[in-house]
Order: sequence, then structure tokens, then C-alpha cells
Amino acid sequence: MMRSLPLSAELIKDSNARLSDALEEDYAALGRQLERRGIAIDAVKARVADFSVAVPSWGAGRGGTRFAKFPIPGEPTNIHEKLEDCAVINQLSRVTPRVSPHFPWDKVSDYRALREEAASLGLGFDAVNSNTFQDQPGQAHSYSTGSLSSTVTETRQQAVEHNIECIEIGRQLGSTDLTVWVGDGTNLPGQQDLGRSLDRYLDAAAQVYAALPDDWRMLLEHKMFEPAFYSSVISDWGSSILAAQELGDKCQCLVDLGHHAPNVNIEQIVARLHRFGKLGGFHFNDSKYGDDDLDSGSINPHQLFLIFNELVEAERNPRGGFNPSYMIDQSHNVTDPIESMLSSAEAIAQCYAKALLVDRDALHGAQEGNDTMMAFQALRRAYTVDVSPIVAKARVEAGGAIDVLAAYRDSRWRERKSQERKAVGLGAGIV
Ligand code: RM4
Ligand code: MN
Ligand code: MN
Repeated sequence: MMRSLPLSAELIKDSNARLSDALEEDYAALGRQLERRGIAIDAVKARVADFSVAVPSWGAGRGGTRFAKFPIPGEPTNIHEKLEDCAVINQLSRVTPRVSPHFPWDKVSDYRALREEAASLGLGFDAVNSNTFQDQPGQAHSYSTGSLSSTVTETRQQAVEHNIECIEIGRQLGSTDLTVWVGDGTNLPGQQDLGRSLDRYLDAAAQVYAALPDDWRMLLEHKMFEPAFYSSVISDWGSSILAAQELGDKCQCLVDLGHHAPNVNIEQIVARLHRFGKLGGFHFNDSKYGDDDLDSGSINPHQLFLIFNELVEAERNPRGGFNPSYMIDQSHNVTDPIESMLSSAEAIAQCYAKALLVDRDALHGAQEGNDTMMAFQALRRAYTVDVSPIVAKARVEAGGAIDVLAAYRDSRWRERKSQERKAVGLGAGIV
């Protein structure tokens, strides 16, 4: 099904007309400020314009917790409507041109047609995600015993086959990454042997790896707990990198910001994974307590900046290759998901822009000279800059909105969709 872009160019133009004089003034003032530091603002803007982050198809629906889900009128109920909402996000933000699908949630009968449909909405597909953490109606073997690490041979086989099917779907959609997150683990001490469950996982994951096309990657996503609350099979970056090293060069690690023990130094994990060529991707979100899936940059924006600081270092020092796949992975329990993703994409792009402002020579010089305070100040001086004019200007030059949320509200998108789309029933769960 061919579609046209969901929002009219007029709407964005009208919204920008009210704000463009102020943006020009702010951009020029910031340009002068940065020039005094020897930074050319247009060069930073060009780098920001090249940056992009994928959005998850499942993030387009109202999220929920294991206690409840509060649906909103007009939320999408299938992949076609989700793509339409993702197109709204990209039309306004111009930074989210790809969607990451999840299977079987986004299952359709014709994936070539789905790819064309997405293209007509200005979208492509990012990493495909397999789902072996839930049972589906009619499924032969339950994942209650785990999936790739299950003690039940048939269940492991079913999980392997599902992942291979995801690769096949991804090929039709134009993806080149398979993200594998398994909820496998235990809820009571003694429930399973900690060594043998990893053996089973590695053996099954190797069968998935063997089915990867040459230009594909398999990204292993670790998570400390939930749904397994005593031990998870791939619980941390240590388990993840060991598994990725054993599986082979096409296997890398994916860091979801909410999947660590409290107070873990995530930017250091980023640097470590990159050091060993295993930094494959990111799921951006924010958290206060655990895998909270809150909006990116809402709780700890400084941590997000420090992570981007490592990513910019990695860009400059690629050690033979650096091509991480960036994605938002959030659950929007009380906000309009489009608004949360617009705000999150902006926060992510802003942290990237700030990291680009770090005076690397000053930083490295201070590090070599053991001048701790000046090394810290090199970061601080970049972090405290309000880079919003750079990000807004890059966006508007690409056809997006200066004030993404104001333009979105002007469009009355959700109200219009609430007339057209069928209502979602009440229910619990993440999607
Ligand atoms: C998990 C993990 C995965 C995501 C699911 C829905 O906690 O973050 O990336 O696919 O949630
Ligand atoms: Mn994730
Ligand atoms: Mn998660």
C-alpha cells in the first residue's frame, strides 16, 4: 500500500514561520560564542544533520507495566498505523528515518509490500528484533522454561527457528541486523545450573549465527533482571562480550541504557566494548531504578552526554571499524508516544551535539598532563552549552519543525486518529 507523508508541508511551514527569526538570532549568537572557542558552528550542524536514531515499532503504542496499561484514543493497533505514527515523528524531527520491527508483533503476509509502504512514508527498517520471551497463540512449545537456553530441546529448536525466520523477514525489509534479547534465567537459586544454561544458550545462538548473511550482524542485548529475578543468562556486558567473542566477528553487543545494575558506569562499558570491537548498538532510554524505559535524557542527561563523549571518541579512533546501530527503546505509559519520542530524539541529538563541542585537544592534553580539573572542565564547558539552536537549525534545513511538539499539537494528529482508528482494549503488558 503506497502512502503519502502524514503531515502537510504547509503545517510545518506555518509553525516555523512564527519561530524562524528567533532561531536565526539564537543560532548567530551561539555561532559567535563558539567561534571564540575556535569552533565553526556550521561544521557541528553538518555532523548533527548526518546523525540519526531508529525508533521501535512497539514504542509507537501506549506502553504499560505488568500492573496496567492505560490506552489512549487514536493509538496505533497494527504495524501499518505504527509506521504512520513513526512517519509523523520523522517528518517533524528529521532524525528518525528508520523503524526497528519486532516479531511476531509486526507480522504481515507480504514484507516486500511493507517495505514499500514504509518507503512511501519516508522510512526504512532498522534491526529486526526476535521475541522468545512470550508465548504466542498456537505455539507448540512454551518459553516458560527459557528459549535459547531452555532445558527442553524442542523449545530451544523453536527459538532458533524463530530467530532464523526473523533474519529471513529482515532480508525482505532491508535490515542487516538481528537483535537478540532473551528473558531466559531463573527465579530461585538452584532452579538451573548457571554454567550449563549458558552452554545451551551458546549452542543455540551459534545455530542462529550460522544462518546470518555475510553482511549481517547479530546484536546480543544483555539485561540484568526481569523477567528472571534471580539470575539471567545474558545478564551483563561481561556475559554478552564473552558470548559475542565465542560466536564470531559478526556478533556484537548491544547496550540498553536501562539494563544494568544501579550506579554502573555505562560510559566505561561503552569504551570497553569498543576497545574489543564489540560495540554494536544502543537502546536509548532513561532510568531511575531499573529497566524503567523512561524518556531519554529525562533523569540523567549528564550520563547520556558522557556516553556520547565516548561515542565521539570512538568515531575518532575507530580501531578498525565503528558502526553502532542507535535506537530509542522506551515505554510510554502516561504520555502520547509520539510526543515522548519527539522529545527523546531531540535530547539524544542534543547530547551528540554537545559531545562534538568537546575540545578534544584540550581534553587529551589535560589527560596526558594529569591535570584532572582541566580535563573535567573540557567536558563541562561542552555540556553546559545550550545546543538547541544547532539541532533545531539542522532539523529545519532538512524540512522538519523548529518546535517539534508545538507543530505536532497544531496538527491535531492524535485527535484525528481517534476518529479513524479502532479503540484498543484494556489490558496489561508492554505492548
Ligand atoms: C526488553 C528489551 C528489548 C525489547 C523488549 C520489548 O526489556 O529492552 O530490547 O525488545 O524489552
Ligand atoms: Mn532494549
Ligand atoms: Mn528493556
